[in-house]
Amino acid sequence: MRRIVKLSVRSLLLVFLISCPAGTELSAQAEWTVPRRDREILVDGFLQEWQGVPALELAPGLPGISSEGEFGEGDLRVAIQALWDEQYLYLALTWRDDTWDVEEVTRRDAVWLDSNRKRRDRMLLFDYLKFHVRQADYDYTLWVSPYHQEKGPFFWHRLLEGYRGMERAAGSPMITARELEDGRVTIELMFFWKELRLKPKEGFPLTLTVADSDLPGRLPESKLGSLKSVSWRGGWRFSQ
Ligand SMILES: [Ca+2]
Ligand SMILES: [Ca+2]
Repeated sequence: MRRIVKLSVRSLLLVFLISCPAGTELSAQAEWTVPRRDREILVDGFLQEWQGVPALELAPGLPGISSEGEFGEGDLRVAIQALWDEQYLYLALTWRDDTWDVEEVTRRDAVWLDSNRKRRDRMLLFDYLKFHVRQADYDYTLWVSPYHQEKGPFFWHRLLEGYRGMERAAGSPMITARELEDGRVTIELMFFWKELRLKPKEGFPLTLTVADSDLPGRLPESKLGSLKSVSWRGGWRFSQ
């Protein structure tokens, strides 16, 4: 049975709906309306309670998804689901990658200077997801890695606020990950709105980027020619 995802669509907005084999409706649109939580969410990395929640799918070549670099068949596919309530924002990730390259990059080491002295995000040299909210006087970034062979999920985050972009202390989201027998990685995250200093009623612009490296253990320089990533950029709204 096809479930129609209810979207608050602005004029001239293109909406794409695709069905995945499991029957969950997946969508990639420039505006994403997050449903209010109607079930218990246990942040344990198992996603059975997320069944039926619409998901945004990030993979090269999908409508509404931009990509950089040369992707091969079956390289990367990440489905992201979200729910909210008055206190928390919940995310569920189902991450498929044919070659995991999971390393911890601490915030201190997050910037890497290449041989031309160009500043680069070191996380882009590995498998990493970036969750980024940026609007006037507000900038929140979270980088989170998958979990593979008991490594990960690694993450760091940063909240900048105000005209000068002063850093604010913010409590970390709760993050739990699992590696499934079929090779997929599932991750659940729970953010406290109060720590994010965001109000769900207002909605906000969001960018999601997933970097894919298939060269575990290699030096950064040797990875530069094969960097690849997919991104989605749009507005997040929260159904009342
Ligand atoms: Ca769960
Ligand atoms: Ca990879």
